[in-house]
Amino acid sequence: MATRRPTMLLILPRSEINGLHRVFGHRFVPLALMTVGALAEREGWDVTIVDETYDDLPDERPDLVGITVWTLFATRAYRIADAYRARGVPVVLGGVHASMLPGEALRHADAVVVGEAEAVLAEVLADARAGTLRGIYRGNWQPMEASPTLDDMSHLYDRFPPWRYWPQYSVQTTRGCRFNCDYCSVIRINGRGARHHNPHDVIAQLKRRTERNRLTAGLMFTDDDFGSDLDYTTELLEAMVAAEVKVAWTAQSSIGIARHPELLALARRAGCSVLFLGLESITRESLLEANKKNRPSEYAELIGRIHDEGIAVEGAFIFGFDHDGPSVFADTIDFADEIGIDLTFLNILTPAPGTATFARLWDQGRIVDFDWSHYTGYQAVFEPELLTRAQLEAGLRSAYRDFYARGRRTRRFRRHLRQLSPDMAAVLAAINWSFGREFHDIRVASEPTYAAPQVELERLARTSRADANDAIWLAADQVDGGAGHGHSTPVALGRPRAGSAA
Ligand code: B12
Ligand code: SF4
Repeated sequence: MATRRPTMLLILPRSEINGLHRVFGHRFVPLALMTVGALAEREGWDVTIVDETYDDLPDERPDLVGITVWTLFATRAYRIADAYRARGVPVVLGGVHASMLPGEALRHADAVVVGEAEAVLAEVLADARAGTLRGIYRGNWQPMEASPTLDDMSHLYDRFPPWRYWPQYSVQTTRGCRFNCDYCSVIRINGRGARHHNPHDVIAQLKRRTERNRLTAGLMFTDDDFGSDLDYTTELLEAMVAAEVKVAWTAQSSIGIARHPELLALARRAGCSVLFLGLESITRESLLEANKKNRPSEYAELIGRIHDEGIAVEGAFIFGFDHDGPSVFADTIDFADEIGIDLTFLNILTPAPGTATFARLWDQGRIVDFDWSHYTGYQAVFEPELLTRAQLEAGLRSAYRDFYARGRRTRRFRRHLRQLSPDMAAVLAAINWSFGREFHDIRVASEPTYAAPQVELERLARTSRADANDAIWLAADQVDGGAGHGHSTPVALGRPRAGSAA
């Protein structure tokens, strides 16, 4: 008699706010769960992936539930976890928030994967089958070869309706980042440095998938800094051009990529349509405060070079640095429009758990809200220096309305018609409209629904003060005294780059 394959339900909890994930061009298939799902399939499990933004949780009772936990939907993740455990279904939590606060996560789960799933998921699943799940599992950083590839995940992508998501799929060629921005979680969860997939394998798989599915409209490289390792990026893009992969793609990068005109030209030939740049502030003092090396005086010229290649720019800015006064909102929007930013994504500085910004503001006694569902990037959870919290929140709203006001959008569209292809101008107009609609009224849940336990916050403060490469391991040690499962030697991460322009 054939034995039944065990079943795992993987959940991306819904965030109970509107925001970036609902803007046209920013609706991604959940890559973390595709990755965990492909790893579970290797171990003989059947997986179902639910993106709760769109779909309800199924009635069937799985053998195991896995939930990805980011800070802004941690409280929702915990509610779901508690409900499944009440039905006798074991739960494993993972992802950036669970990695920074494993003690808090473990109050709602049978197991928590700190770090990346690749190193430890097989052990977690074996323990789940044996009914012996034991707390913290350390998912030390592995070479990228350990991660499922696009080929491994292709059938999982096919289960998501393509009309719902754009970009239609995401590819992560690289994990980690060489920079060390104070507010960023990425270097804490993936480490400082860079690990790459073999560029020729990535492109061969991309070619197969684009040809099989005729998906030519949307690919996102989710790497956190597409331009951080110029040799790697060049090799990847040359392979893409040589293979004639027909797909329009976007990527996130530090603005430093624009110092390399030949790389920009190559990116364009390979199909790059939009670069998402973390510009963060128009004031050098604010950038230095966040350990960010950008120089606003260069923005106009560097963005001009990107435009010269026919590539559009989505520029992200943060409000609430200690040097930001009441004029920062209007000044930033005027500046962004003047230098020709095509799309903007605006945020309030948020002390993400485990980051240096969290440590600094905690040590200064300035964090006033520990309800994680308010860590949306649209709410002020700390006391700013030159503004009130109310001014900061109102300023974000006015800045969004200003940048996406009809008059500015029309002028931008006319410029796009002159600078870019009509197709590209139409796509940018649609994204501008979608941003304007989504952020015209930012809906956030401001009532308190949760307060993180004090003991976990004190552990978190220690985690946040640690160097980027040590943070999550210290987080795990504080919960289990170093007795957790998993490999003990993280992979070499390469040399962090000091002092260069991010
Ligand atoms: C692509 C992306 C998006 C996409 C959507 C992605 C999606 N639906 O999956 C978009 C553009 C919509 C987006 C939006 C936002 N994002 Co975002 N995003 C990313 C990005 C760049 C990549 C995510 C990804 O796919 N990673 C690849 C996977 C494979 O890595 P992973 O998630 O770490 O998963 C591994 C482990 O964590 C672990 N794991 C993860 N989940 C689970 C679950 C189980 C059961 C197990 C066992 C293991 C496990 O194993 C995985 C494999 O190793 C990350 C940065 C990053 N490098 O992760 C930021 C990041 C996740 N985003 C972040 C933020 C803040 C946001 C926004 C709040 C921004 C805003 N103000 O609007 C919104 C929130 C949207 C929402 N409401 O859902 C922060 C989260 C910080 C935090 N502490 O929570 C990050 C880390 C960026 C940063 N600079 O700090 N984002
Ligand atoms: S450049 Fe800064 S914000 Fe971007 S991923 Fe690297 S450390 Fe994080």
